[in-house]
Amino acid sequence: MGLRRIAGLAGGGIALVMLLGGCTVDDAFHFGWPKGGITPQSQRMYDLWIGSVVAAFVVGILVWGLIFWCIVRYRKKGDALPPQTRYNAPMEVLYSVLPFLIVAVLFYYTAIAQTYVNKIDPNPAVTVEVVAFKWNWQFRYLGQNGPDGQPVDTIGSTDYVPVLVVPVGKTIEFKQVSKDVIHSFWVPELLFKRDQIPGVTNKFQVKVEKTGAFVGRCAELCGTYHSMMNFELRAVTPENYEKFLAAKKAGKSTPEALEAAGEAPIAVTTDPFKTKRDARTTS
Ligand SMILES: [Cu+2]
Repeated sequence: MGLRRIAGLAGGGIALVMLLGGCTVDDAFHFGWPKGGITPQSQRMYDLWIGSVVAAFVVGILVWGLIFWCIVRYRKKGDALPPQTRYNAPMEVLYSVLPFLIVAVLFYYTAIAQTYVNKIDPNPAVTVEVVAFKWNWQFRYLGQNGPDGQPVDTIGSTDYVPVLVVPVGKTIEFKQVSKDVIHSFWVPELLFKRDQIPGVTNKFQVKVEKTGAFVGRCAELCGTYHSMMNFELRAVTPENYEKFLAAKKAGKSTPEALEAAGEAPIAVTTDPFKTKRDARTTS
């Protein structure tokens, strides 16, 4: 089989995998991650991901190349053994040291990106307490009290997808708690998720750079309606955020407050699910 034929088969195989996986050419170049994300934190993780994939490809192509070269070059031509090169010290040193160097470089860049993503500013502009429960979310805007003296909040229900409103360009802290079992806060566009564990307060900070609506999900299997535990992250301008907060503090509901801020009143990225709690027959 000629080299051209092998290359053709390999190319066809890759194209088939992409086609059957429903990928576009554009998707393929992100190697399984959404484009850059919407925060500087996600951009760092995205760059790390792309760098790691490229490094893996370089190693992969080298290894595949050597394998195929051996297959072709040393295919059986007679009964004589090909030259044996055991105990080749330089070669053994090379293949011991090289993987160590690759791991060290990957470790270095991972540690840098991780430190950046986990960095906590002691004075975030906005702090939202994210309360997870079976099977929905509550978002409490700490330090922003309503008429009852409690932080204003939004709470999801079977027929209401909770909208988490944040301003762009500001440091936002999410304080994560759970009422019952382990859940996980995940907005795919943040390229990040973190568990919400009963009895533990996790936190992380982001700076959203792009206005828009982004779907959020629970990413830890938490029971029957886990798959329906969706929310929406709504990134708005700081002016609209202030209008939203002012309306909430005046006792308005979240859809009313969003409308007062000139925003779509309900979630636009996902819909409430039919829980079929009253279904009596299997469907
Ligand atoms: Cu959950």
